[in-house]
Amino acid sequence: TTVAYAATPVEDSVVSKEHIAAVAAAIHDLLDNEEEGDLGPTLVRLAWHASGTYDKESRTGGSDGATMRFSPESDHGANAGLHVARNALEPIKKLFPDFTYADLWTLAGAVAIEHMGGPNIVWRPGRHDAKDASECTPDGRLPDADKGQVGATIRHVRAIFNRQGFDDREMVALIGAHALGRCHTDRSGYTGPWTRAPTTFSNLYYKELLENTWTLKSWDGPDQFEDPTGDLMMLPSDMALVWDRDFRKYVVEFANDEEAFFKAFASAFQKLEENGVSALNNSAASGKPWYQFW
Ligand code: CCH
Repeated sequence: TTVAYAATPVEDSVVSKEHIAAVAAAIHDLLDNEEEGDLGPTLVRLAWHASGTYDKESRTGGSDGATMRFSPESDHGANAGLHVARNALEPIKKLFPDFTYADLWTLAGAVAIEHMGGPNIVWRPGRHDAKDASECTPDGRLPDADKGQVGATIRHVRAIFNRQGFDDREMVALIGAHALGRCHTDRSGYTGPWTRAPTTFSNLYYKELLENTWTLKSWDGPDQFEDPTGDLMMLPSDMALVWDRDFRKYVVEFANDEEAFFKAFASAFQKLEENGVSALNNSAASGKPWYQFW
């Protein structure tokens, strides 16, 4: 069941500009000091999965509430492995107990993107934390990587992002985050990175999609595509972006124009993180943006 929640105003004194700056700096430090170098992409995926449950019709889901802390949402297949990102942020939550999980996870996504060389994402505080699992969204709101057939996979990707209020160009921009990180067999069942620079935010994902040669990988795992070296991968849902003529034109645009990609991504990611958030605190965000604080 999903329950719509009432807007709760946030005191400016609780989430001041200085407060946001301190939390953002702590996230930055966490990423600087992390050994493996792969926490950044996983933080971006946490912010996306916390937010991408939004349904514009019922106005349920979205980042408000941070309901992925609770079962059953934490156990949804799409969220496998995201405990790594949630646990990594726990020490920061302990340092700043007044900062909600919902604000922390979304700010972490924005800071991680900036940390990896991506655009500055406008981020505003004001999200509340749900008290229990009653606000959890039903399973199936996040995209599956494969619907078994080309047309069905294309329709699925479009439907999932339309439900959140995104158009074709916005969804192609958002999925460009697959320049980052990789698939883990113990999380999604898929394996490998999309690009050779998985900790740098760039438009390489689109270039790989267009310029590399993609064939079905023969292995025991789920259907995925590989390049001739076998090092890089694409999900069937990634291939949908070149299979579909309307998606493909934005893949071409972003492969040729990284600045246009950064701009489109920044505005779509802000929208993603703010979908369904009813009490955004504009006053705390006015003045200098958070990313100019340190
Ligand atoms: Fe994604 N993504 N994603 N994705 N994703 C996976 C990993 C990342 C889909 C499926 C997968 C977006 C859209 C989609 C990231 C950001 C975004 C994985 C592997 C699968 C499967 C998970 C694993 O095994 O660890 C599908 C399907 C769609 C849409 O159709 C969007 C939108 C974003 C962000 C804006 C990032 C980053 C990763 C890497 C995570 C990591 O831990 O390295």
